[in-house]
Amino acid sequence: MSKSLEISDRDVLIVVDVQYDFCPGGQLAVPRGDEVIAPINDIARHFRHVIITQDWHPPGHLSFASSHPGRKPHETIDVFYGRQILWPDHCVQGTRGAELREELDIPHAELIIRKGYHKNIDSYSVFFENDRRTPTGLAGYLRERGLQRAFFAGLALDFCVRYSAEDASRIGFPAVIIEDACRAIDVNGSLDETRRSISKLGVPFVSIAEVKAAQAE
Ligand code: VGL
Ligand code: ZN
Repeated sequence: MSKSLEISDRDVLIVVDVQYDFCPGGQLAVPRGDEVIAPINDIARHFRHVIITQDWHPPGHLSFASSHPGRKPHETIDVFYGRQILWPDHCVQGTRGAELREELDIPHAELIIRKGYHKNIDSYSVFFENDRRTPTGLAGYLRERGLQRAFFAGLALDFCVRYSAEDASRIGFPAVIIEDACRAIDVNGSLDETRRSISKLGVPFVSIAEVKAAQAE
């Protein structure tokens, strides 16, 4: 029983990128990515406020290896905002792969926010694009609606969940990661790096069971 995990009306669950392309069979499949769907549907019922994010790239996006002749997915290049890992083409606007998994069953979700739609900037975080400067508008939305603490679940733990939780925490929204409602890509040590970086910021990793146990009967 952890009183601090008790969910209030000022808490929001942010469901990150549960899309076909991030699940087995998709273009950038996260191993066992589809396993997050049932637990997310379950945990979402405990939250009055839920926001869903959607990776949403134009064709020819800068993060696609195919946009850089001779480059392959998982290689890193230098771009104007620093290092960028290259990915297979994924979550292209309007394609089946970019759709949210239809098994997601969260009818009370209040907002679906898209990111990564600027052709020349990638966006892992749902608060700022990878230049760390271009906002998505989510911080303003949360503030205006009085939402203060963000619980994160979804894909991928070592990219969009990680950067979203880190930005949330840095800009004044306490963040909590529901670890067993996430799955990781784990490329070039990214999962270890995520654990190091997240614990340095003091963002807690919790389990679905802990969150459920903390709710008042
Ligand atoms: C993601 C890599 C590229 C994610 C999105 O949702 O974690 N990862 N685009
Ligand atoms: Zn992407």
